[in-house]
Amino acid sequence: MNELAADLEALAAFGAEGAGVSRLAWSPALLDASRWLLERARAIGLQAELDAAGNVIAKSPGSGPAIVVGSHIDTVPQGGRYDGALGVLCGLAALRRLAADGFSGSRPVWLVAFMDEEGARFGTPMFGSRAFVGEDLRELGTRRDEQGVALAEAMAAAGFPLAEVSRARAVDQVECYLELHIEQGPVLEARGVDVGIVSHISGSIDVRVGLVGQAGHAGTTPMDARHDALVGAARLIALIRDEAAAANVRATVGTIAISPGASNVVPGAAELSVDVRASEEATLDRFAGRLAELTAAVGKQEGLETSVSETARLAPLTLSSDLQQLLSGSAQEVGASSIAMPSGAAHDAMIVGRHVPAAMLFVPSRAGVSHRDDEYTSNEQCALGCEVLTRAVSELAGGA
Ligand code: HGY
Ligand code: MN
Ligand code: MN
Repeated sequence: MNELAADLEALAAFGAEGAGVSRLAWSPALLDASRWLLERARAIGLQAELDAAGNVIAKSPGSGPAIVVGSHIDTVPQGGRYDGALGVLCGLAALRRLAADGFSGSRPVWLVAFMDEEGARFGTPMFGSRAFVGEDLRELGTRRDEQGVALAEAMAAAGFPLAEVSRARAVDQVECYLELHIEQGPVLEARGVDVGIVSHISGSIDVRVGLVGQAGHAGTTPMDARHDALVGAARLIALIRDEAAAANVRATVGTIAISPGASNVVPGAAELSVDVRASEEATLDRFAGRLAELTAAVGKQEGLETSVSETARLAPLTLSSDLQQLLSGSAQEVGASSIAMPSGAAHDAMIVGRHVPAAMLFVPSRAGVSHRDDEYTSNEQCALGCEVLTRAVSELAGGA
């Protein structure tokens, strides 16, 4: 087993759940994994610390603005071993190669594992990269997880006061950003191509829809006298699916909270999460408008109070053409076939890439599967992608 494969295996032990992993933001599993990563980075001579946002930052020596390579090691619940983790560990492998050459390049290279890329616990995607670029995140402190714990409380318990998160801003010291990631879709495998060079990343909005009716006795409330919030939710979910298909967007209701939540009580209230993706921001805005209309219509039909609020927005991003060219040249040099392709999934590169040139490299995902415990990319595919990344990092650092 090569060192990258061994690192992937070791990292997958943190938060292991069956074949997959659960490492949610600020959880003990994620913090233990972050400390393990710090040790791996220090072992090759990097200066490695957690910043004020809980990002792992490991720096090689050198002067001038940094070449940053990274991704994330948090996961969705019961997620796979490769989403995010592979990019971080390939960054580590690239730095290991530079270390073996005595960091002969003149530029510093930083490895970063961003905190809470997924946003799965508090609805706060890209928390770490947003802090890294200096966004004001303090108003997110009141967001609560399913257990009712507030983000600020979870951070404080881990030793990271939210009031100090602005200290994580470091983008001013950065020259550019590279991120390797699994494709999470079927294109590379279907076309038999080794790596994808990402041209554009789709944007997303997260919307909370609230439906409030009236709870009641399941045995005595007549069927024609109900204001059942879950029936409204069911109607709305089907409408969202149909509308998304017609509007060329991807829309997903991923969570529903019902109250009171008992088998013998008519549901009085329901809250749904709606994740909407599209390559153009105007399409997202149009869909948000339609979602508000559909919600109001269902509310009227079922006799429910409704509310619709946007809780997160990630703007689409076109990646640096210079860096795309660099990656394409690196692929050629190591004998990897490549194509340009868009990303339907969101990445930290969308945040960092608004401030400095950024690029992304995809490796194939078996059957296009991701956000699932059977996510898989072979060791050979990982190693080849890693070679391309290493070559590009080394060139940018001045050591190639
Ligand atoms: O949800 C996403 O697109 C990413 O996997 N965080
Ligand atoms: Mn993901
Ligand atoms: Mn990811």
